[in-house]
Formats: sequence, structure tokens, C-alpha cells
Amino acid sequence: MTALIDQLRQLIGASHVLTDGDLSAYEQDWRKRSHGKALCVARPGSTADVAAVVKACVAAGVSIVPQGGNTGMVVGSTPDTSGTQVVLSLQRLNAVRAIDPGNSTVTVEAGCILQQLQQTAEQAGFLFPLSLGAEGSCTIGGNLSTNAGGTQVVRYGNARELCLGLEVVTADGEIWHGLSGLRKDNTGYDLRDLFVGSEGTLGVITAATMKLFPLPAASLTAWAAVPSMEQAVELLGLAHRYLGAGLTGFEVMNQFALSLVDRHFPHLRVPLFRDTPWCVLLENSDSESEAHARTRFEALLEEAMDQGLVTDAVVAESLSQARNLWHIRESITLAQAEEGLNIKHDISVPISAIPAFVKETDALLAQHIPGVRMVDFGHLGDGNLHYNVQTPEGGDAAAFLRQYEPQVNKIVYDAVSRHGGSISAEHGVGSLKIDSLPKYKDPVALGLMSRIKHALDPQGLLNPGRVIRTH
Ligand code: FAD
Ligand code: 2HG
Ligand code: ZN
Repeated sequence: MTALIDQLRQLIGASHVLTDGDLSAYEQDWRKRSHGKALCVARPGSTADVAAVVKACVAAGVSIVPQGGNTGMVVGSTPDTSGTQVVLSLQRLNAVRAIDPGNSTVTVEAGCILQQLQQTAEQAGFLFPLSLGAEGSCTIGGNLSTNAGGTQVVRYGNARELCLGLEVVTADGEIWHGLSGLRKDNTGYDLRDLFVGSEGTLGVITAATMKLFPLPAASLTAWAAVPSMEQAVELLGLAHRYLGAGLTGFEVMNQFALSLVDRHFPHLRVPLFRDTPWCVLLENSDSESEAHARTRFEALLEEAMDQGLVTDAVVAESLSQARNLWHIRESITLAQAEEGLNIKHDISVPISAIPAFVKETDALLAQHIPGVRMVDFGHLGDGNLHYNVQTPEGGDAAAFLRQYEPQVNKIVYDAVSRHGGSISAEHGVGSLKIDSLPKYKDPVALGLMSRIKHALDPQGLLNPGRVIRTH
């Protein structure tokens, strides 16, 4: 093991192989669900260096945990407690390599922070639409490896749909040069889509070519009080009809989720939540003008009020007001963390099934866990809810998780399954869902996944214990 550390130091420079000091930024996951111990943290600065690190680790039979910003929600990017795994951090590989304005694409290295990419695109006169609460620290490599979603999926799709090409270091330490900016390519199996969403278990993404879009001429944001989930779904249908492709965001939040933001971040001044079970955040982006956007948006809200789908609403009057409304929405995760350890689910069901899913599952959980507090929010426009469970008020969160987590997961995942849904719409499987996956995934699909994993990583050294068990 020390021979490998010495070899890595020779390959990428001693200062880029960390063994001493406080490594918790690499060893502990964002949710504080697990604190591992790495053999070392290797921080290569080029694709060739990533390949060299992978080759050296594989030759030594040492497993590798690829890591970007370490903001993942499912304990997928931190080492186990054995002290034998190499954390391969992509953070130094962070350049925006090129923008091709004529092709509306950007080629970017895996460690580039998402917000950096958004800003670079904007400076070049383009929109890079992937947008999530962790954008100040998550990386494009991590976004692709988890096929991240976020708040603009309803219009632009998730990370997979934004990706045209990849550069990947394979488990053999070879480099696949797949950075095509092609929008059409039918020459065989789609390797890009195999690596996207594979959570570091099939290869290490080192760069990607991503789609860019025109910047909208105007964006309007509204916050609406909605009496029920059924009515939130009806409002979504109405918003699609009124705004067409202009509907770029549709997020739902329950009263308790917003009360946590109000409790932990009172300066954010959460609007309307006290008198309504649900609030919806809508965004309308317009390619013509603010006046055009406002006419359509106000017509939508008026109709929604007439139909009783919305009982009250505020439309942001300035960019800073709009940003504040989005900031409130994105602070729910942080407010939950302030409140204490919790159980998270990032489920999806058909949009039409969401009201029944929530009603039924809320009732089952309340029946089994007296005082359970539900933090329900998320991307209703995509049929994706964060159906999270907080310890009963005043309870010991760690003890609650020990006692109830498997039972809660079973109740929720069984309900998801009854409604034809998925146990992960966004955050992936990681280690937290690895044992649930076989119970809810089609066995044939699982078998194919297992064969793909074996073919691409025969020694099982890429992020073992994540997504799928190899033995
Ligand atoms: P990491 O956490 O470092 O890694 C995630 C996984 O990808 C791990 O399995 C890791 O091994 C693998 N990986 C990382 N980089 C590479 C690479 N270059 N090659 C191969 N494998 C790699 N997620 C959403 O989908 N939607 C949201 O709205 C959203 N909001 C969030 C809000 C907050 C406040 C937080 C903390 C997280 C949120 N997330 C969300 C989860 C998380 O931010 C995303 O999953 C993000 O895409 C992870 O990026 P990362 O760079 O931090 O990856
Ligand atoms: C979001 O949509 C993220 O804000 C995080 O996916 C969800 O905290 C969560 O459960
Ligand atoms: Zn989300």
C-alpha cells in the first residue's frame, strides 16, 4: 500500500496525493451519513494523469472512489472505513476547454464547478440550464455521473439530455475520446448513455461536451398558494397549456418543508406558507420580451385563481426578488440538515399518480410512526418528489433512523412500486439504496446491469459497493 502511494506521488506530484491532516472534506459525505477512511486522496490535473492513477491502482488491486464536489445524497463518493481505497478527486481537472458558438456546445473538464460553467456560458451569450441547489460546489463530472436533475428539467431535461459527448478513463486506464458535439450518431451502442448515471462504477468521466441554449429575453417567477396536491397537478397542466416551452420551472413545497426554512433561515421571509398546505414556484422564460412573458403569466395566474387552483400568489417584481424565491426553495435541503439527520427519498411516479401516492403514503407513515414529520417538495413538473422524513419533534434523530429507516423505506418504496414509479429519480443509488434496488428493479434489467459492470470493470475496482453488488 505504501508502494502505491509512492508511485502515485511520482506520477502526479507529491503535493497532489494527500494522506495527512484533516481529510474529512473527502471522507465524509454531505449528509453526514458516513465517515470513511481513505488510503489517500489523489488529485490528478490532466486526463493522462487520471489514466495513470487508474492503471497504478488497478495493477495494485486497489479500489478507486471517483469524487467531484462530494455533494451527492446517497453516500456514493466517499471511501469505506477500510483505509484501503483511493479517492480520485477530479477537482483539479476543471478547465472549460472550448465553446463552439456555431454548434451551441461547450467542452468542459469533469471537475469544473457547475456554477462556473453556467457563468462561462452566460459570458459567451448562452444559457447552460442545469441548475441545482449544490451548483456552487458540485461538478459537471458528478452531475453526469449521477445524471443530475434539478429545477429546469421540465424544459431542458436532465444532465443526460444535455450531454453530447464524453471523454472517459476506463477501468483499464485507457482513454475513450468520445467528445463528439454530434446531435445525431447511430454507429452502434450508446456508450455515452452508459457512463452517464453510472455513479463512477464503470469509468471515470474526465470531460464532456454539453449543449448550450439561447439566453431567454425575460424570466418571470411566481409563488402560488395551492389548496391540494390534486390542484397542484391541475395547475401544472394549465401552466403547460398557457406557457408551452416557456414553462422552465414548476416546483412544489409542503407547509412543513417551508416552516423548516422559516425556522432556520427567518431572514428569507418565506411568503404565503402559513395558510396553505402547498406552495408552488413557477418560472416562465420568454424569448420575446418581458411584456410578452408578463401577459401570458398573468393570464395563467388569473385563470388558475378563477378555477380555484391557486388561492393567493406573488409575482417577483425584480431579479433579486425572483432569486430570493428560488433561494427559499433551494434552502429546504439545508433547513432539513439544520433540523437534524433525516431520511430522504427522491422518488418518481407518473405525474397523474402523485396525489394518490402522497395521500396513501402519508397515511401509512402516520399510522406506523406517530408524530412523523413529512418534508415533501420537489420537481412536480417531472413527477419527481423529495418525499423526506424528519424525526418527530424533539426526538433523537440518530436513534430514530436506526429504529425506523428500513421500515420507512419499505413503506415508501412499496408505494412507489404500486404506482409504477422509480425509487430514484435524481440522486442515484450509491450505497444507501444498493440493497433496496434488487427488490424494486426488474430482474432482467438488474442481470444486464451486472453483466455490463463485469465486462467494463472485471476486477470490480471502480467504486465497489455502489449501485450494484459484484459478488
Ligand atoms: P459527487 O458527490 O462527488 O459524486 C457523486 C457520484 O458521482 C459518486 O458516485 C461519484 O463516485 C461519482 N463521480 C463524481 N465525479 C465523477 C467522475 N468525474 N467520473 C465518474 N464518477 C464520478 N441532485 C439532483 O439531481 N438534483 C438536485 O436538485 C439536487 N440538489 C441538491 C442540493 C443540495 C443542497 C445538495 C447538497 C445536493 C443536491 N443534489 C441534487 C445532489 C448532488 O448535488 C448531485 O447529485 C450532483 O450531481 C453531485 O455532483 P458532485 O460533483 O458533488 O458529485
Ligand atoms: C433538491 O431538489 C435536491 O433540492 C435535494 O434534489 C433534495 O434534499 C433533498 O432531499
Ligand atoms: Zn431534486
